[in-house]
Amino acid sequence: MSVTYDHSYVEDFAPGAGVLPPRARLDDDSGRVSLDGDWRFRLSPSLAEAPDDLKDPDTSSWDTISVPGHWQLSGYGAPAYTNIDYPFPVDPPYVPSGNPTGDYVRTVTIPADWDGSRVVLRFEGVDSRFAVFVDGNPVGWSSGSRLPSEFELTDLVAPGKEIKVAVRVHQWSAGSYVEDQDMWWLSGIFREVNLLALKPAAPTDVFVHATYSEGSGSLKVDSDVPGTVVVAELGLEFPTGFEVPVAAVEPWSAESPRLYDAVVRAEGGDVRLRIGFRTVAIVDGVLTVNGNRVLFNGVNRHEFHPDRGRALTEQDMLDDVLIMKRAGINAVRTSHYPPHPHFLDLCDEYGLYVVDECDLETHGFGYEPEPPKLPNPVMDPRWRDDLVLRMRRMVERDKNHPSIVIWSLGNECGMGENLRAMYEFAHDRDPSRPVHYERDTEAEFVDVYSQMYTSPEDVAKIGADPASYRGLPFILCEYGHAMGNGPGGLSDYHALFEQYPRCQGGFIWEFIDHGLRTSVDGNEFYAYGGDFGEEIHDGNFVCDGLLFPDRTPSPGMLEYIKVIEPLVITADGNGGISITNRYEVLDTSHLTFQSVTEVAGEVVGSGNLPVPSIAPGETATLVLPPGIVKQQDANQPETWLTVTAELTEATTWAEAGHRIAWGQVRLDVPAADQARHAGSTSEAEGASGEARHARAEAVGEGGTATAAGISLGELPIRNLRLDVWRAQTDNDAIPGVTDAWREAGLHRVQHRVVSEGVKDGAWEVVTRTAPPALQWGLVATWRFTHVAEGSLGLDLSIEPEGQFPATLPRLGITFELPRVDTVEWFGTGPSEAYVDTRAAAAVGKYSATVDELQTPYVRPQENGHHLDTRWAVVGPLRIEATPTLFGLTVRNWTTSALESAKHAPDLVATDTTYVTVDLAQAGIGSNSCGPALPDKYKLPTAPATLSVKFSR
Ligand code: IPT
Repeated sequence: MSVTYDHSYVEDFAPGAGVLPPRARLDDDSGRVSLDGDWRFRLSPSLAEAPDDLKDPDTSSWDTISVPGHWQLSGYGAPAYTNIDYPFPVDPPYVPSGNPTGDYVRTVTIPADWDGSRVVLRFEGVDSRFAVFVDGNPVGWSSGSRLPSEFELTDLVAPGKEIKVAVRVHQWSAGSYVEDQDMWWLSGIFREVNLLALKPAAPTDVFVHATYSEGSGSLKVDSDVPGTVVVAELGLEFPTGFEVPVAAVEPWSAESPRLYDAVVRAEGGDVRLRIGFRTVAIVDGVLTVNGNRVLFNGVNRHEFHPDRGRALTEQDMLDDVLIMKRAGINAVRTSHYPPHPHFLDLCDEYGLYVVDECDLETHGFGYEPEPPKLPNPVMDPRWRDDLVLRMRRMVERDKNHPSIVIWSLGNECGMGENLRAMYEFAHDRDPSRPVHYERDTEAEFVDVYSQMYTSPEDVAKIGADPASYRGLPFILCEYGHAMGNGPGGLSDYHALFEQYPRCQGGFIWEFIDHGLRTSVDGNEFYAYGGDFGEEIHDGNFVCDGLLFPDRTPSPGMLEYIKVIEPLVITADGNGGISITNRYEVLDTSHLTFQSVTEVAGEVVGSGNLPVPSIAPGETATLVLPPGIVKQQDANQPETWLTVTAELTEATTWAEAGHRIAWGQVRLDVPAADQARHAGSTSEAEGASGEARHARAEAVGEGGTATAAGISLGELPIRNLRLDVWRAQTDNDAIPGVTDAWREAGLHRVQHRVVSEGVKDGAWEVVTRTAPPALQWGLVATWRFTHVAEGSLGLDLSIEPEGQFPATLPRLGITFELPRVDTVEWFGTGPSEAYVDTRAAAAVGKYSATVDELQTPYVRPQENGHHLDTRWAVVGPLRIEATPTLFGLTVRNWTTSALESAKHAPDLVATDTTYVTVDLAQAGIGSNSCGPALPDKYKLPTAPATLSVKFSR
């Protein structure tokens, strides 16, 4: 082989030189020496400054770096985050001269028993382009950061002899133009490197074709070296290249990931396979696996660890899979590149449907640029070989994974002929899997129609018009943008996925926040765009996951778990409960049902609930056993029955007792009203409820009330005031929304006491809350009444006047208490709940420290609201709904401190506790990258009332 070496390859449109053809990743009898671990390392700030010494480098003065890893996370250079923009001029294929260049060198001895084998050097992933030298000989170069590259070393090495391997890695290259994914720019050899000995007469590439239909299947294994396929468990033994029927086989699915061990025996060695029999088909516009409609309860998964970036360990990958399985997530889109291959092994084994996506995104060019703008690389023939080869490299590497049910061409490139060529390659090579590409907006060639961030109304339109978009199955490859507080409205989407057969679910954007663990002055926090001094960056758009960077679940994750849970447990409207099985193939015989009855938050009964096995898609109705309290009396304290379904036995992914689903039924209301009470409260009792009890007496001895505050005996409640502002969430902080609120001055209202005095048996204070410079205001009438010793009632009514804004972020009252540490409440919990993120909130009695009530969003913002609170004890103060339910928020810092904080350490607890009792808050939505908040979740500015009782 002759490979000439100069640096022109860095800006070459070609995919590489001297690279072996792509093939499946195999568990075979090849010899293997891992080259992971310490390499000598030198980073040069530019190519010009990188010494031309790789023919015989003297590494004695070099540092040591650990492979796999990113150099920016190993003390060299700095991470940088952009979403769409390229951090360098768009001038393809050129990149800046200041192109950091990392040189890696190590030695390795070729095992003596490798005589007669081909010796191949395999890289699983190097970002972004690299050249390889062995003993000073240029071997080749490659790109495609998240794809493997193999180089033939056979003629350069001898068994028993040491070789010196040098790898020159370029941070930027022509390849960077097609790797513009929304993530940190991180460079280096970040996946494993192995030296392989491929034995003569052993297969180097096999392709498994295993199908399933109604109890039986078929199997064919193609192999580049003929051999015998043996599936001992099925009693099968037949030659490669032949298809055989397989009687009585169990299918593979995400819920029941049955794998059969198999082996291809060839003269030179074996290949071990784990075969899943399954058939993906599109039947009448619906994507099916083994004949069953699939509903993708999915997530978009980037590879991320807060310390390691995209250099994940096998444990990190297992953590992700276990978190997904325990959450009831059944699908993952590998946004936006092929994952580490071990992750796919885990998806096969544990059961997750995979949309395997090619390493391709060119977002920074714009979708369909017209001259004088440069063509998008997907339209430019000079990129075609690279892009088609990227697809080929992914398909060849991953083709034997039963978990992969859809191939995806990439993300956010607009449309172009190169994509069509990629589609054609995939379709020809593997007709067994449909192909996805979201920017094929008119469904010209894709097999699955896809959109991102579509509003529920538009999803409904696609559902209601099954012939549109060539009648293809429809998925939301991204929705529910999980940035900061949110996403809201997930239940609305799920209802549509259940209603319309072609609307087959979607993939939340995204699984995990990519906050990098950093510390300044000993204070640890998660860094986002801009924290490393980047000149252009996209801030905390990189923190938009259901998990915090340390993989703990955010409230958004808890909400998603509840929305997608495989059983729906609700009141049946006749005094019983109904349980619907939403599994694709499982019945409920693996589950045990428990019930707990609580009166006013106290457990009064619990036990096993016998539930017959429910088949997939079926609903069972249960009459409640006599032991369960049935009050059906509106004057009784609230009585809730909570039913949970748990795993009876441990599975590979969870322990026995793991909760799979739950539901709540309110028992103290007539049966006909139960459904509307399930898990929520009636609107009539809600925050803007109208009925209030008149107070006969004015403020008595137990308390005093003035405009500045009220006091209950020794307890001062300071700065009681109307509150109309929340620290903007990422979903609020959208120009149209937040600008309107700021223009209306909601973030800086002032308060004026209009009058105070005894009126109609109450101490009445009238206030006007209004922003500077503007002519609108909220006139509030606060009527304080004596209830009992140490107990004050407050009836508040609010009237907007003037040209008030159409909506508010919140409407409530805030007051200050001397610092308290714990809160107890009866209402929704345990996690925060807003009007459109309340599915996971159960009604019950909870307690938490004020610290625990704060949700640690990577960029601090509004959090910790508990809507529909009945009563709360905040330190020495008891607040009770009489009967208006209220939203409760308790913090040890102000809203403005929360709003100006950039990272968690900016928030320091004060000596004061700030309590907000909300009449209501606007919903959360997912407008940071998604549709506007639906009107039904907005909080219109309108007359409103609140009644509460404060007691010591
Ligand atoms: C969409 C991208 O596909 C995804 O990678 C991510 O950037 C997401 O947005 C935002 O977090 S593209 C967007 C312009 C709809």
